[in-house]
Amino acid sequence: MSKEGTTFDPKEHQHLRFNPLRGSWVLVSAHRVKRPWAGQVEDSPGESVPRHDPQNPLCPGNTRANGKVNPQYESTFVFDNDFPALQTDAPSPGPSDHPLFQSKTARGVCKVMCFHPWSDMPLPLMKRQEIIKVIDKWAELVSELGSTYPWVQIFENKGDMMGCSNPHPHCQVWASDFLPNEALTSDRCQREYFEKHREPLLLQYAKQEEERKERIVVLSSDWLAVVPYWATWPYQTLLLPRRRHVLRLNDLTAAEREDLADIMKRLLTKYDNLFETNFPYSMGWHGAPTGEHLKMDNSHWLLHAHYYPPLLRSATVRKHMVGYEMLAMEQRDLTPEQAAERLRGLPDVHYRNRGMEERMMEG
Ligand code: H2U
Repeated sequence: MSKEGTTFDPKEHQHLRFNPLRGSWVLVSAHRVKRPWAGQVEDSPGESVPRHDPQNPLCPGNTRANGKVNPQYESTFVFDNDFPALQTDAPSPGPSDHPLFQSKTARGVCKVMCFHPWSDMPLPLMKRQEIIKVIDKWAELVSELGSTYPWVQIFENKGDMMGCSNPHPHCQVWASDFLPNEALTSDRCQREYFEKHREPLLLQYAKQEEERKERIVVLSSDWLAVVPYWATWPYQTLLLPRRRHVLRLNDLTAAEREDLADIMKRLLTKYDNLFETNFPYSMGWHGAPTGEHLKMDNSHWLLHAHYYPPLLRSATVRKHMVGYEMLAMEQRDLTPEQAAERLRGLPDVHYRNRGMEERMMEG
């Protein structure tokens, strides 16, 4: 029953919001963030990572689990995952004998990509030119693997909290001969929107967010990062091109890649500055499907990246996606507008460089 005479305030009154990329609803209960926290407290994400650890299989010159020795790489370095979840030659499970027991062939390749030779150099602390090299390598992998595979998933798990097994700055690339669930859902939702409105969902969304402004975190000449209206994770962001109808990472021009490096550095610096910590997240790129889909019309797509950080209140208190989220629906504790305002207001200078900048200004 509604409280008679009370005006709706999204910060105070729970409500549902629609995620058009997944076709599902999210429960926003911002007032819940006021509750005292007596639950689990995580270890603070480690700050002191050695630049080179002779035991770390991702460092230059070191031996990996399968006995292969990494080259003395000086920029990015890509290798085949020694423990791949997808292989090129898995045999087929054969036909299903019952609709409740269906299986299918799954083939693909898994790669690991190191961003930098130094373990203590996460993306926000890297130089612009170094980040551009990461973007160029991502684009190269989409071209190479996407020439045959329909989906190339680039993703980065950062921090122990997100299941990352190694502090060295790196991401993974899994190319599959099928569209994974998230890709299928996103493809369907963007296609249905396009058929109904004759405009790509995310291009329309970027325009709307630029006008509405309240969820913008960072803006550059070609890119926009917002806490999406339907965000589930407390400080979730969506990074998308705002000028051009770009379908995939390998379609980006040199200027768009330079600008992407700048906005990534700014966004990730704000993330680290939020709780003055090496901010954990899982992120990944979604672009139009590849392989056989390269011949098809993909006008409904727009390239974008999702950032899903788990932290809620501090460097050690995370959002748990558990009971209600697993059994009923996704739920969040502060409004996307509150999260965006907080991130937007944070400095563009990384907290670990702050003293250095001040000293430079004084000197
Ligand atoms: P994560 O930190 O996101 O788990 O990525 C590290 C990946 O590196 C992981 O998938 C691979 C693991 O299989 N790896 C190797 O391929 N060789 C090694 O010697 C160590 C780790």
